[in-house]
Amino acid sequence: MLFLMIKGYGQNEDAKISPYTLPEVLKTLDGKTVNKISDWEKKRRPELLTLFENNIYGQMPKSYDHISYKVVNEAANAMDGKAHLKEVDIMVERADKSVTIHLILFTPNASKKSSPVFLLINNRGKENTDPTRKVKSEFWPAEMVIEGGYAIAAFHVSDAAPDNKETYQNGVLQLYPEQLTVDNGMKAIGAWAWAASRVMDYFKTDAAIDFGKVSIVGHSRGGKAALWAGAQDQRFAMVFSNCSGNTGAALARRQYKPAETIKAINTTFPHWFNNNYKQFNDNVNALPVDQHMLISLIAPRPVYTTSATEDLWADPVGSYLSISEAQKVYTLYGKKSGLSPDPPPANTPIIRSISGYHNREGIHNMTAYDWGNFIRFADFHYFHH
Ligand code: GTR
Repeated sequence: MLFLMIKGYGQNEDAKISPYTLPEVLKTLDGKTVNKISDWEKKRRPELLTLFENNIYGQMPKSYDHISYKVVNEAANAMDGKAHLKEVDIMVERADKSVTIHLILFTPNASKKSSPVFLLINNRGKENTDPTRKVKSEFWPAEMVIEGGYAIAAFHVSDAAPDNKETYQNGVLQLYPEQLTVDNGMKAIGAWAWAASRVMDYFKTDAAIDFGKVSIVGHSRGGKAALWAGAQDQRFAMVFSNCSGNTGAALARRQYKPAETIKAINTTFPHWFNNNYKQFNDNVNALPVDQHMLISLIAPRPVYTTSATEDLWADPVGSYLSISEAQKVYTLYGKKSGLSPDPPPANTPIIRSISGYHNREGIHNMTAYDWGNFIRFADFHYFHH
């Protein structure tokens, strides 16, 4: 028991972590300290976005020629009458090429007006988001979310960029082939985040969606994409990043031994981040950013990250420290989180805070426990303020 507690909860190997210094989120490249919202928004925030584009996630192309939405399947009385199902093909065209993102959306029939929504970037099997509901999965617990008064939506990453180092170009990148020729070009994770923004474009046109209350959700590699989408596209009202680990919520400079490193992620998944990121494989301290800055880009909007006690590969402590470091930017906006310097014990969610967090007992996964807390956090921010 004691052994398990040390292993799972305490991450006591922390003693072995070499001291590290994080780059300062509120200091501009020319050395000026930011202490006003206007300086943050006009100067430092754009500067950080560019640093993340150039060094990690790649450019985020914004222009296209045309976007269209086609409802390809609809059931007004899905889930025993509790929800309205719509499957929408979102087709984006540019220079004679097109990409189609298939959206699955359930909205609650109990709601007379438009509903807030959770949008999942689905990086697992498509059966997890079964529109027929024959297969039900905790990874996307649609019934539970509908019951909670929210709409729930998902698209699959493969529509935007196959999660494969040989074929990731066969999607969004066909619209933007020039991205493949530059070292700061978009790759798969950027393409997934881009697709999430196109779903936002669709939501804007759907009266069943409360457009000011769209939450983006992702797990692991999808959680990395959710943070990048939320950092980029300020139309997302809230971000949920589940067990996102390295190049997600976890601090890179902590270099916690059992956890994934930049070198490991770039070696196994060379198609996720841009070419420039590979320069930091053995030189993390040369990176001009760290992941607390990515979380800061979400400010002043609420953000919730999670870890799992057995998921040391994703560095639970490092994932907590980045949200607590990001508080400096939330504080600029007068938003207090009250996060303590140390992470909370397992299964002790932080809900009534601008930055939420929990460390679920168990393995690398996204479960009904995680979603239950996402709903509570969204309830708190959308309805109890
Ligand atoms: C792992 C990878 C992690 C994480 C995870 C997942 O293999 O090293 O960064 O993304 O996959 O997506 O489940």
